[in-house]
Amino acid sequence: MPGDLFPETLAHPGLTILPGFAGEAAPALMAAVREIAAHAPFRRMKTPGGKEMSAAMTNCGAVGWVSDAKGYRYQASDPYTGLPWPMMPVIFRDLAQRAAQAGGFAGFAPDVALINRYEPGAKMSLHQDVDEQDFSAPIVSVSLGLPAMFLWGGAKRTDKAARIALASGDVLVWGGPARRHFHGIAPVKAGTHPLTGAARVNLTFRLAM
Ligand code: MD3
Ligand code: FE
Repeated sequence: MPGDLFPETLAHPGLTILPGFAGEAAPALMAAVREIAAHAPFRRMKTPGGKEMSAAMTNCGAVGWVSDAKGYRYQASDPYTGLPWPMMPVIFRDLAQRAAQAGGFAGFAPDVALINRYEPGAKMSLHQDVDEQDFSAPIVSVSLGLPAMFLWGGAKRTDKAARIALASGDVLVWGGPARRHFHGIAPVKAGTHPLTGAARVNLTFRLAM
């Protein structure tokens, strides 16, 4: 059972933590992120309420997650360029599939990787990921670069959030009831990392459509 591997997992049903799972692949993953960003640049999207998010985002895959005055959604074209999102690199798909398998979700075939870029001070407030159509698929998250404190809440916004430290190369797999839990990222502390410079980059692999 995946939950037997790491004590953290026992305290958080539906979550599998794979420390350093992407460590070896990290330089190639970052090179792919730079290639994607050359075609679909990182940009700070606006919430439907009109506030600019502090994390910059881009996507690759058949669709991408976007936010603007009209709301949150997945769409096949990048609103910034008008072009389709860059294809998902094989190394992304392969890593996501291997991590999902290690977390008990064999056969995971994501159709999108949302890529978040946090410069020092950037954060992500507690939220749920509910724009996807099929909640039986897991989400796989890969942390690269500067460390961060992941906030792991409950089914309700008011549930007290646990704090889980994430380092470069760490991979998380979420599924089952945990898939709908509130979560966020505390403001990223100042620093530099050989892989990313003054930034944390997070990949989330999802099945959106
Ligand atoms: C738990 N990203 O992109 S990844 C997001 O580090 C997002 O950039 C954070 O939350 C980041 O939506 C956290 C870990 C994560 C991602 C999705 C989840 C945890 C999740 C969906 C459901 C439950
Ligand atoms: Fe999220």
